[in-house]
Amino acid sequence: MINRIFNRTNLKFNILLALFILALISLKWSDAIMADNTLAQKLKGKILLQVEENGEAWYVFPADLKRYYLGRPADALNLMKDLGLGITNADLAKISAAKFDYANLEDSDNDGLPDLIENALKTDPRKTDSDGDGHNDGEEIYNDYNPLGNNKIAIDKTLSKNLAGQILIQIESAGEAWYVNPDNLKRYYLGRPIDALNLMKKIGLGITNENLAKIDKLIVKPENTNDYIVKNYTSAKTDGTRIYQEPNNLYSFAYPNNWKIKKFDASPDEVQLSDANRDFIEEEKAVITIHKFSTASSTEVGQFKIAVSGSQVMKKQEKDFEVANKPAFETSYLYPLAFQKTALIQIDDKNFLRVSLTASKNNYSGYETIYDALIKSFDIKSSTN
Ligand SMILES: [Ca+2]
Ligand SMILES: [Ca+2]
Ligand SMILES: [Ca+2]
Ligand SMILES: [Ca+2]
Repeated sequence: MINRIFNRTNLKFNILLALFILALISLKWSDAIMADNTLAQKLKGKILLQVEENGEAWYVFPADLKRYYLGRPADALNLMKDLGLGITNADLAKISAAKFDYANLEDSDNDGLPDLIENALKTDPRKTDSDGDGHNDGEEIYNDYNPLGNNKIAIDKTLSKNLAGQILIQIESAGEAWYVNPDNLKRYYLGRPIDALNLMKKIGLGITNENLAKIDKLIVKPENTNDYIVKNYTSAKTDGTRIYQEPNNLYSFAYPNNWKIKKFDASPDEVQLSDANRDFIEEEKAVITIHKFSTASSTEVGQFKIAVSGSQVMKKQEKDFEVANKPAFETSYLYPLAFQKTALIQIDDKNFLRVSLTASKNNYSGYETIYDALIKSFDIKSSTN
């Protein structure tokens, strides 16, 4: 039963989809277009402290030149991790480690490196000289020598400069986070939430309220960050996936454990999953969004079917099926830069779920498999409102 209705709602929906893709694609060019961001450009990647207030800390995110409020310690670390870039241990080692007095961190073997940092660096927290070459671990790390071998580490100046002001997340370890200080191009371990905020307050730059106001701000609600959502609404399964349970118990689904899950203040009914650091098109990765929406009057899922035409769409497919015993249909589009597959699922006569995969056109088949598994994992309850 193909039932295309070209009414206003459908057209709007269609335009929204197109805008969503355009917004994602143009995100990285938007900084360049923005005028009057000279101060933000100058302070890119820095931590700013409101000296005329109570020393509130802000982070000028290099990717969009907006300032993010760091808030309470746990919120600050969660937010910084969300804004962070994944990095391999080999690449991380090419950036000089800063000597920094963490004061409150325990250093069991007294080699100048707190236990917490030794765990992140893979040196032995109970052995002063992990590799037994006569130089203790702290001395080696702070002078760019390998604490686990005889060589001097080749510091990559270009890499350090490119990553200045960024938060780096050790993807091959337990997600430990580092901050590359743009002032000295050295990396600082962020440690526990309280350590991260203390560090930021020590190396941060004081700024007046007047100057701060010249930089666009973005306040991310703490409950919208990955770590918060993971902790409060998900549980890990043994098969490498994680179950997300929607806060009102309306639906649940399983997603890959190593993907980030986020929400945005502007769209509270939407959950976003991604394995990309910043730009999924450039990184040839993917984004999956799960969006719950309602209609004012009774609507059948078939009424949302749309026909997209025009030169932007290279290929289109559609199918009717069921998700968790609810009627659904799915459409797939191939665009010049991206592949998109969307399932619309009917929860009841007024409530729907839209589950969309958007992947780079150059690498989408593996993501289709992940998306299909996610769709199959859905458990949906009828809405009570
Ligand atoms: Ca130590
Ligand atoms: Ca040690
Ligand atoms: Ca040594
Ligand atoms: Ca050594």
